[in-house]
Amino acid sequence: MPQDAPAPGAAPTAEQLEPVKAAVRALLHQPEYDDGSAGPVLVRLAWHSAGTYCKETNTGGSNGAGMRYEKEGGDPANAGLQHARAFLEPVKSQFPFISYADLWTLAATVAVAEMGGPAVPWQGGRTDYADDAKVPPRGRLPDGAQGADHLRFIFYRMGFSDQEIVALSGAHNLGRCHGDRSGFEGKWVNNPTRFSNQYFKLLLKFEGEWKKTTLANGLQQFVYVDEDLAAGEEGEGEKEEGLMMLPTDMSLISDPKFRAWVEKYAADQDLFFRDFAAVFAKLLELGIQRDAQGRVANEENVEDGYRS
Ligand code: DDH
Repeated sequence: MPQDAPAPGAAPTAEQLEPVKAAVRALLHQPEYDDGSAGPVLVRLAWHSAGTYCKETNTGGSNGAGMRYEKEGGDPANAGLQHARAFLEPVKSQFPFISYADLWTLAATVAVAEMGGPAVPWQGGRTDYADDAKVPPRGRLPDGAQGADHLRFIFYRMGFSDQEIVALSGAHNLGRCHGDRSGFEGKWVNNPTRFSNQYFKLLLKFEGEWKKTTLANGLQQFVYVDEDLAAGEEGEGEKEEGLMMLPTDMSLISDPKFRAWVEKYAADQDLFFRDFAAVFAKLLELGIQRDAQGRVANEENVEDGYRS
C-alpha cells in the first residue's frame, strides 16, 4: 500500500493531506485572474457547495460535489464557480484519491488561512455522487437583492442563528462581484485577498454614505466612492472603482439583531476570526453523517470517492 494514498474505504489522514494542501497553496497566486488570487472564488465554491443544505429534509450540503452536474453547476447562482473548479482540477489529477467534495471544502480552508484568516477545522471523508439523482433543487442559495427576512429564511433552513449569519457574511472581506456572474459589480473592501474584519468596519464607517445605485441591468447595490481619490486618479490609467455592498449586506446594519454582531466583529477581529472558523467549519459539515472511522455515510452509487 503506497503511503501517500488512503487505504481503501478510509478518509485521507492528515499526513496524506499535506501534499494536497501544498498543491492548493501553490495555485492560489494567479497574477492574471481578478485581484491576483484564486482564494476568494475557492471560498465561494465551498460555500455554495455546502449552502444548499436543508435541515428539515437533510438534503443538500457539501457531500456529493453535485456542482459537477449541470443541474447544480448550471444554477445561475453558481455562475463563475467553474473558474474555481478549473483551478482545482490539476490538484484532483495529481491526487486522485481525494474526492471532489473533500477537495473543494479543503481548498477553501487552505485559502482562508493563506489569506491571513483563521485555521478552520476540517474533516475529510466526503464522497462524490455518481449521478445527479441526489443533487438538491436550485433556488436554495441567497439572493443579494433581498433583505433580512430573506437571510433568515435561507440560513435558518440550514440551522444557523443570527450571530452565525453575520459571522458567515464576513467572508465578503474577500473577492468581488462580477457583472457577468451575479450581475452586481465591485469589491467590498480595498484589499479583497486579505482576510480581516474590514467588511464590518466599512459597513459602519460609511453608514449614511453608502449610495443606492441602479446598475444598467436593473439591479440595485450600494456604493461608496471616495470623491477625492476618484477625481485624483481620473485619466491616470487605473480608475478608482470605489467599494460596494449588496442589499443583503446592508440589512446586517439595518436589522438590530444582526447589527449587534456587526458592531462586535468590527470592534474585535479576534472574536470574528474565532466565530468565523467555527461557523465555516459547521457549514462545511452540514448534512454529513460520519461512521466511527470518520467516513461519510452515503448511498451505494459512489463512483469517485473513498469507497471506489
Ligand atoms: Fe457571497 N456573494 N453571498 N458569501 N461571496 C458573492 C461573492 C462572494 C451573497 C452574494 C454574493 C456568503 C453570503 C452571501 C463569498 C463568500 C460568501 C457575490 C458576487 C454575490 C452576489 C458573485 C460574483 O459576481 O462573482 C449573499 C446574498 C450572501 C448572503 O445572503 C449572506 C457567505 C456565507 C460566504 C462564505 O464564504 C461563508 C465570496 C468569497 C465571494 C467572492 C467570490 C469571488 O469570485 O471573488
